[in-house]
Amino acid sequence: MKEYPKTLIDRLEKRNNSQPLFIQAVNEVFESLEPIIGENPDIETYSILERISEPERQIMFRVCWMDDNGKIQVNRGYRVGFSSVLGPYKGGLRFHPTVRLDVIKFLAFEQIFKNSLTGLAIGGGKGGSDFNPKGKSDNEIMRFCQAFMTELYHFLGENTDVPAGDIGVGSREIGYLFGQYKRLTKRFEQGVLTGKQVGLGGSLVRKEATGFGAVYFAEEMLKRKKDSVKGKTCVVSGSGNVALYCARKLEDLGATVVAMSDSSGSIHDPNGVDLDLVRSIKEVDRARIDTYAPHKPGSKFFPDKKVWQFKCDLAFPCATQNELDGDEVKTLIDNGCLGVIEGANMPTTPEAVGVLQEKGLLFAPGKAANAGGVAVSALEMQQNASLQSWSFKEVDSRLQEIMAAIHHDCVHWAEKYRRPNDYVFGANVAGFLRIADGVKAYGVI
Ligand code: NDP
Ligand code: 2IT
Repeated sequence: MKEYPKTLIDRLEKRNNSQPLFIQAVNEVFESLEPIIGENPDIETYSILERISEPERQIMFRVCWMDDNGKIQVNRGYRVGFSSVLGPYKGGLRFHPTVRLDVIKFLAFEQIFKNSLTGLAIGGGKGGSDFNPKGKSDNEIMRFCQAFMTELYHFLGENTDVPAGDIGVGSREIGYLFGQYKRLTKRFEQGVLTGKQVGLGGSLVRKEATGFGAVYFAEEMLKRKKDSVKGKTCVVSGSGNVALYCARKLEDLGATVVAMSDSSGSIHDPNGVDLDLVRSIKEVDRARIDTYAPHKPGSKFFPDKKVWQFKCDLAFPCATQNELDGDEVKTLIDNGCLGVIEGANMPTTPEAVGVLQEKGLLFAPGKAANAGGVAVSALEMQQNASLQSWSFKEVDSRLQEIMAAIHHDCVHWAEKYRRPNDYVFGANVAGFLRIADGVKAYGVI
């Protein structure tokens, strides 16, 4: 690595020494930027890398709430506003027991570049809590969301910071959060949260957007190779929001999804996973995926196993960070896999990305491939601001255009620097340049 980014990474490591995920995310971006740093001395002169790798603000707060047994529970809440160069902080909230500042910072950092790639006026942020929604009653979820928003609402606003969902946060949680925001502020400020249910100002297609968008991106990549998703055998990790609608779009386009998973293990269904059944188990009953196999002859549940062991043409990691490692990628390649498209944020380890690139497989990084979710969130903000609600077809066609434009930008920069198949490079450079221009334009702020 060049001296300037390397010195910076060393400094970041010292100042954030218990944040390996954040350092992993920054490293990947800085590595990609090397060729353009040499050609653009302004990047160093204006301390652009220093400024984009230090969050503008980081809020941490205590969340006290009472469980159904009358016991007081204490969790920690976070909201990192990483960059408002391109617009209000925008990014989801994650409720999961593994959440810590490191997780939120890496996600917020990734979000800056992803949001820039959409071409829309949204900055980068992320938040969440170490609250574990599993096994909680609906009333407990509501009380937690109300307590969380009671601490966070001071910092939000449709022009300041606009949260949405992520792991453990869907339209139910957004409804409770929005309700509490409205109660506290006495304002019906619709654009302060996205991912709302449709009747409360939510956008059609927001629920499907991340998964659909990842498949639209995959289709663009394959089109470039004179190929398509149609007829492909696919594995999708996870069975939450992103995984479910990724699988749904794959099926719509004529692919077969043979395996899905959750944190308890994987199901393999060689004739094609029954997505209505998965949806009813995971989205409606909030149960475990092992209950799938007894309903579906010919399918099998593999406890504690990941989907990467199954033969496929395309793999879509849609669960969580670092869920696909170097050995697992080698297994995918040995089984004839053609490409990996990231629906989740940073699901592929750096070692695994190296293997994929060395072997010449297609690889779509999450900040490009999963940008459809936040893009439709921005469309939801547009609809709220103009008191409109667009049809499913309208939003879906805008989503397709946005994903095609992101793909185009990635390819443009990758080809310009003679790395025609390097989507990591293309995505990082395309996302960065727009932000760098903004940082410079504002002066020293
Ligand atoms: P959900 O909560 O709806 O689903 C998460 C899925 O991943 C579940 O199947 C869950 O299994 C599994 N999972 C979560 N954490 C772990 C873990 N530590 N180990 C193994 N499995 C795990 O979340 P989403 O679908 O919304 O998010 C999935 C990924 O996509 C995340 O990386 C998120 O950041 C990213 N993303 C989400 C967007 C959105 O709009 N929602 C937009 C862009 C990216 P179980 O049910 O057992 O917990
Ligand atoms: O990682 C992501 O892009 C999200 N969780 C969605 C963010 C949003 O604001 O819709």
